[in-house]
Amino acid sequence: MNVTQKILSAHLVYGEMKTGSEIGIKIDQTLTQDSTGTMAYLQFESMGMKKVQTELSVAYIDHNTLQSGFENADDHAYIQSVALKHGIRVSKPGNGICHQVHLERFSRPGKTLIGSDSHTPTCGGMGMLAIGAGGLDVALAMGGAPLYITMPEVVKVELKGKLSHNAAAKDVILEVLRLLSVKGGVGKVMEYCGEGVKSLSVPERATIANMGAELGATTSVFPSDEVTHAFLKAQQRESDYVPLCADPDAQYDACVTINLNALRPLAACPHSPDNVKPVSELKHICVDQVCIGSCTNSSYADMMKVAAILKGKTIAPSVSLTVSPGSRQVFAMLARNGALADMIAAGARVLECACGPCIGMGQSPKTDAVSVRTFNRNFYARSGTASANVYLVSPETAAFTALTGTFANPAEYPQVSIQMPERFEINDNLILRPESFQNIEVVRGPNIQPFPRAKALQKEMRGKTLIVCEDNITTDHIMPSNAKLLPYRSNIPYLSDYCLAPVDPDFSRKAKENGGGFIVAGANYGQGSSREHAALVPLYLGIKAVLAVSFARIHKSNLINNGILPLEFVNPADKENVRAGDELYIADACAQIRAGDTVTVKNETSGKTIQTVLSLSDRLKDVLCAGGVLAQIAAEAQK
Ligand code: MIC
Ligand code: SF4
Repeated sequence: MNVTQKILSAHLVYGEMKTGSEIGIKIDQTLTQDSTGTMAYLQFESMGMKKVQTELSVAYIDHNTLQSGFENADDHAYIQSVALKHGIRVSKPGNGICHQVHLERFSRPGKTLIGSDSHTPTCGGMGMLAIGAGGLDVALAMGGAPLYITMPEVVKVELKGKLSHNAAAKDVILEVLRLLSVKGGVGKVMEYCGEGVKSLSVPERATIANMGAELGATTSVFPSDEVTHAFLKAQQRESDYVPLCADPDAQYDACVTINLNALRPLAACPHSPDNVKPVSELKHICVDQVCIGSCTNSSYADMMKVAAILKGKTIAPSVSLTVSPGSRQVFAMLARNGALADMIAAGARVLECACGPCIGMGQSPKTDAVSVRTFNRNFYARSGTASANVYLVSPETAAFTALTGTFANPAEYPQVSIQMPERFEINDNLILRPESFQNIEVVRGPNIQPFPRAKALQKEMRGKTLIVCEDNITTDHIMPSNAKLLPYRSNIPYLSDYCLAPVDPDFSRKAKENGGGFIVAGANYGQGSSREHAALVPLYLGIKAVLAVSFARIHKSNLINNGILPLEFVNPADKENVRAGDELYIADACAQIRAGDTVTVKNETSGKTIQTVLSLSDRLKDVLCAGGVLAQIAAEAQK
């Protein structure tokens, strides 16, 4: 077996491990972060569970840390109290980004983890099967339910040779994205192996696994070996180590080979992580902003490389440089060894250890800016400045670029190497343990609003096509995130005014005037974040179904969980047969779903009939017909 099959088979509780069929796996650990966490906990509370049933559940507060009004602080207080009450640990704001902290302090080889954040696969760098999911799936897993997924194909990514010329782990995943595209990983687990893996530290592996999310992959996984052992030992968690690797005769569904020796620094150009070019071709471009950090590139070694490059120098006059260490462990170690002082002296604006500019929580660049970031997403408008051009690069490229003010190619500079510490600084005093808190009252400020609930599928669905969108619509289009909107993640009515606004600023108004309707889209609809808000807000607006050429995995299950039909065109060209404003009609969707895998949609304006597919397990058919997971649980309870 390969590593993926080993972990899956050890956790299988439902179904058969046959590619494409539905399986249920036991979940050992969960994580939430604050921007998706409030909804996940409201949903968890509605299930009436006293305590979580997992081995470990952690609630992180790392996204909405800008407190320019009471809203974010309200959310923090709610999450802290509701989590502690239900047996969940809390990583307080200031402790770091969920994925970095989880990797350092809680990840364990061979275990399963789901998180209400699409970059949960970061812990794949530790040999875990770590999967991003919607908040509701995480709430269910906290209650002890399995996670249901489609048995993925397993792609072998063989790494040959060793990185050189200041090419970095980031360049490895950018190369995979260049080869496979943002749709290339859908329905797949990317499993890394080969000689090249041995030369990569756990945080470097985590960088690669992290950005597997941008491939649309179910997750990415590395073996657990001597390098994993050394990392856990340095984290004073040696007893968590178990070795785990693929059998010599392991089978894979596909294979990709990457020669690390030949790799040179790369950049993902605007506005997609797969629009990858060599940095050497971008050297003429002037840069206004450089941001270093995020769950992709904010480990100790990443930051130390940046400090080494900046030491004794000054950033270019045109550049604003921000640095956000990934965790308090990293931050404290940089402060103690002087690296922080080197960055400050060079002109870095040091931010707290949190998601920060990655999610548009401040540091939006100026109009038409070129912003060079070590992050994982450069979707249109995500930086908070719609006219900005965001490029994604390694910490090495970012640091050299901050000094030169135009794209700098690290391959032209002496090799920067950092030794992994033998011992990381351990201080878990910002991780609250529920055992230490008795009789907790859940704190609900005015920002905590109830979430919308779907009803059983209507017998007759009729409505207007409110929008027809292109391929690769991201969750940042469907439910934009920025410093102004993120404080309302627990307030769906407020957010509803901004749904799909980057595509059509009038979408929300049209939806409200028409009492809901249909969304029509191209391929890979809903790529990006796990945010359930991209389904909850359309639900609130009365969206009945999304007709698309194809869907991204997490978004599709968020739609199903919330009782919205995700229909795929049998013939993708049929998308052209629907225009904004057309009246669509679906007769007894539930009966159609139960009878087979196709749903017929009638375009009453053009008179044309459109065939769509929705192939679901019987379990998911029940969920959809009932009007989503919570409605189904309630119906079962009534029975
Ligand atoms: C993101 O990177 O887009 C986020 C913010 O971390 C999201 C979660 C969210 O929407 O809050 C993710 O990746 O799932
Ligand atoms: Fe936070 Fe950015 Fe990572 Fe999302 S991608 S978890 S916003 S650092």
